[in-house]
Parts: sequence; structure tokens; C-alpha cells
Amino acid sequence: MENAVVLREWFDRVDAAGTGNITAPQLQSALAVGNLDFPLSVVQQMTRMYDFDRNGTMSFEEFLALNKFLQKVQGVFSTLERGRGFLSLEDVYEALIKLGFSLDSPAFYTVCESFDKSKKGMVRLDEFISICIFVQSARYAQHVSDVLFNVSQYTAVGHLLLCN
Ligand SMILES: [Ca+2]
Repeated sequence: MENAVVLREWFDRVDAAGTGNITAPQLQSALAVGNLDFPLSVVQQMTRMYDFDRNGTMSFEEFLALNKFLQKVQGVFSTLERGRGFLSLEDVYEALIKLGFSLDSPAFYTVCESFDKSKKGMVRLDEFISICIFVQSARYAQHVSDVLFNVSQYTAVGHLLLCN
């Protein structure tokens, strides 16, 4: 998905009814086709982050902004996975710093545990993206409690250090 034409085609396929907007469930299915399996809550979170006009769906322009973020996250993942297909927790920590996020240890391990489905310290791309979406949302949120409300399983959000 490098250029605007390819992205436009992709977007129009997802928006099969031609509404000009895609919903979180549509985006979730489309990403799953590309082997990225996200819980709906995570896709809703990423949609909210880039739903600039707050109408609950993604226009093409909003989708481009989301895609830019996803590309950046994927790029860092590719740099650090070294052909293994996953990141160790140390790699995730380094990756988050590369992306400009800083977490203290308790928050970091809680967030990782919440997203590392296998619980083996092997974080796959979709899990890593989920972590980044969560941390990015927390940074955007005016009140961390909003994020807690949206992503209710996290208990250590109070320890998040949000840095720019
Ligand atoms: Ca929108």
C-alpha cells in the first residue's frame, strides 16, 4: 500500500457500497485479509484516533492519516524483528522509544501482557500495532481515564508516562 492510487483502490473495495466512508468492522475485516488480526476494540480505537470530523467512520483522507501511522509502526517492527516474525519485549521497548513513546516499566509490562496473546514474550506485528495504538491513544487522550474507559482491561494506565 505505497501510493495514493493503490490506497484509493483498497479503500473503495472496502467501501463496497460507495458511501465514501468505512466503518470499524469493515476495516477490521479488510485488515484481517492482510493477515492483521485485531480485536474490534483496537480497530475502533484506531478509527477514533483519526476520525477527525468525529462522525464515527473513516473517510479516505482520515484513512490516509491512519495508514501513515501504520506504515511508520510497521517500518520499526521490520527493522527490529530480524527475520523472526516477532519482537521480544526488549525489542518492543526499543521500538516504542524509536516511535517517540516512553513508558515506565510497570506500565510497559502491563501493556505488553495485555496484548501478547501467547504470553511468551513474542509480540507479533498485529499485537505490536495494538500496543502502539493503545499508547498513541493514551497520548492523544485529554484524560487518561478516557482511555481506561475505552480499553477497560488495562490496570496500570495510571503509570503511563506520556512524552512527546
Ligand atoms: Ca470521519
